[in-house]
Amino acid sequence: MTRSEQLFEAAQKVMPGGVNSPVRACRSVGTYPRFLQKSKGSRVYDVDGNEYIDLIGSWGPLILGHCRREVEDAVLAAVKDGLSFGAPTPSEVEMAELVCQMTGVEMVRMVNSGTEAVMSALRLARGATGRSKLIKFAGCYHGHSDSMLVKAGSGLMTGGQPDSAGVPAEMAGDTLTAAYNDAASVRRLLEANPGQVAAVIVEPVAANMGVVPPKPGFLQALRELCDEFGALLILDEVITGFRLARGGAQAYYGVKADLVTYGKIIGGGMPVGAYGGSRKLMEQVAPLGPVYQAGTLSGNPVAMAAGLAQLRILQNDPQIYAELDRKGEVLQNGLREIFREAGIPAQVNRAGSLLTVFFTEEPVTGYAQARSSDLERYKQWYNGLLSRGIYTAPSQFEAMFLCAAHTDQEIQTILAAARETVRDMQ
Ligand code: HOZ
Repeated sequence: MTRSEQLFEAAQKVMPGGVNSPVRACRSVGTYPRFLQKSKGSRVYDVDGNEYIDLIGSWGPLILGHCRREVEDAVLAAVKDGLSFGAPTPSEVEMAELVCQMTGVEMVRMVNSGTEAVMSALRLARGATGRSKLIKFAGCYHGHSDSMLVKAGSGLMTGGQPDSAGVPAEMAGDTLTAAYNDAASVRRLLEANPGQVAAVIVEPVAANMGVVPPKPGFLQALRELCDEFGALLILDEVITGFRLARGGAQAYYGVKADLVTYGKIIGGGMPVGAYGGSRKLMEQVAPLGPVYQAGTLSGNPVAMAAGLAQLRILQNDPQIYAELDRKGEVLQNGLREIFREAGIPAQVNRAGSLLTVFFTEEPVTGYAQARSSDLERYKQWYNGLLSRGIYTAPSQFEAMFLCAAHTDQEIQTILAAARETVRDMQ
């Protein structure tokens, strides 16, 4: 028995499923989680001494890779001054200024996770519009607040049940679901619920049913529909913010949201989230306005230090984005060629440095096509890569994340491992 297996056995006795977040239990890929103990750059190391090229990067935030020196130094310096005060600190002001500068939001509120950011933005949207209904998209995941666990992606897709127990019917009933990349489905819901929809919330690149980029014009159509029907447009940039571009998906796709939510990327790997928007909307938040939201650890100085160190590098070196995109394209083209040669039906979707291989014949532009993927094939793919030292998402319905630390040589190593894996799958 490996040390990871031993730890997993112990964990299952005291933690549900042996984990603190369902996907990492690796149930849908029929194996046990590798327990990680250290990392550097593009690599992670498990407790059994195995080394992997990491394509998860803590599910996105580590755009610069693991243990980047500037981030580490900033965290260590902040730790020496105190872990938490529950009081204003200088670094949160600097963080808010930087986020506003990079993304174009006028005011921002720090929270502790993407889930919290979305939950708070939805409350603000409801408070500001006086409406209660929300529109989300099937297969999009916005964290685990009650109203968002309706036709949700991520772990709910591998679990085979898109809704969660424990969500009151009245709550779920206020969440309407549209089809991703289908603006007409949004129009139908808005017309059927006149004056009742507070917000349309979308992952600008769906990344929790696997990566599904928006079709040209889709996000712009949502903007126009929201304006026409008086609803707010919320872009959930937990995965795309600061990753696709300095200004996130708003800048990348040229669409302006009313509210934007951010997550772990702002913390550079530490637990952080944020939501922001126009001054007029954000002034509705307490203590200025009637929408209440609070948190002792919000704006935590250690998390701010980590996030600021990463964001400053991203702000000052836009070449990082061109490089991430180039490496993403090399990986996408290489994988497509491997599947084509092998005659294995697969789609390699990509937006910048985010990729997913779907094992299906049809182009994946939404939930139905993502669901048509062959999960047995994904299982073989995952385990084949893992055994060859490539650490990727243990679920068909998640993304691969490239980071600045991945070298061209490593992309070739990933492709070589993919070629061997695919040979075994034939
Ligand atoms: N559900 C998240 C990914 N979309 C996080 C998974 C995890 O941390 O295990």
